[in-house]
Parts: sequence; C-alpha cells; structure tokens
Amino acid sequence: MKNQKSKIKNHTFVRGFTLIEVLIATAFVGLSIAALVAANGSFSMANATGADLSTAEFLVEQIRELTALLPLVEPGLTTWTSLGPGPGETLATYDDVDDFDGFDSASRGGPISAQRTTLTQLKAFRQRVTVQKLNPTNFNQVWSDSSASNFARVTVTVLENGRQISTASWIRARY
Ligand SMILES: [Ca+2]
Ligand SMILES: [Ca+2]
Repeated sequence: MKNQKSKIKNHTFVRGFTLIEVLIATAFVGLSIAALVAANGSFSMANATGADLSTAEFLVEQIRELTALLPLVEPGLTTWTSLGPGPGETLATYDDVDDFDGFDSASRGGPISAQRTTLTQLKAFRQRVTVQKLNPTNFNQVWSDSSASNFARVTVTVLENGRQISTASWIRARY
C-alpha cells in the first residue's frame, strides 16, 4: 500500500509542466525582455539629452569667456544711449560687450568659440546674445537702451536645430 502511494506521488512529481505554465513562463520572459529594452531605450535618450546639454553649456561658456575681458561699453564713450555694434564693427572687431547685443551665430554657419572662430562641426547649434540695460536699483527690471543705467544683463541662448537647449545670463556693470 505504502509502495503504491509513493508510486502515485512520484508519478505526480515527474509529470512536467502544463501548457498553461509554459505559456505563463514564456510571457514573463517576454515581459522582462521588453522591460529591459524599454529601460535601455530611455537610458540612451537621457544620455543623448545630456550630451546636447553639455554642448549647449560649452557654447554658452564660449561667449562668457569671449566677453569676460571686454569692457561693457565702447571704450571712451561719454553717454551710453545705444546698444549693439558701432559703425563698421564686425565680430572680428567687437571691442565691448554691448556690441554683442543681437548677435546670432546663424549668420556665420555655426556657433563661435571664445577665439571668435566658427565651430562648423557644431553647426546644428546656434548662439543668440542679447544685452539689456537694467534698473540700477532693481535688476529684475529692464530699462530702455537710451536710459541712464550703468548695468546690463547679458543673455546667451543656445538652440539645437531650432530648439532651445540652454540659456544663461549674467549682469555686467560699466566702471
Ligand atoms: Ca564696439
Ligand atoms: Ca558698442
């Protein structure tokens, strides 16, 4: 009797997997693979975005470096009532920060480096610069170009294929 019972037990034990069990296991493996592929995809996307951001920040830094040593306003100017390049000035001869007001690297076939050379290998990117006068007692207020203020905000915006990636601004004083 005992022998018979253990035989039945053994028989149950070795019967193998049912079709339903196999199907469920297959579905689980499939789901795991799908999750893995999806996770990998989003990681690649995050990575790509990170790379674009790094490039954009690098391009903001180029403008910051280029303008850091320049005076804010045309050297020798007495009354500062307009922003932008002086007569006949080109990027090569910009000698003050406000010359960069309205600068757009799109006209140069690529963004520019701190040495004013065009980085053609990064031509998908574009730098835009604005210089705005600020209320000397409240830097949150923009004043008109003709107003009497010795403070200005420089804003650099970097776009990639027309999409804004990064923007940074800082304040400069005329002294
Ligand atoms: Ca100038
Ligand atoms: Ca100027």
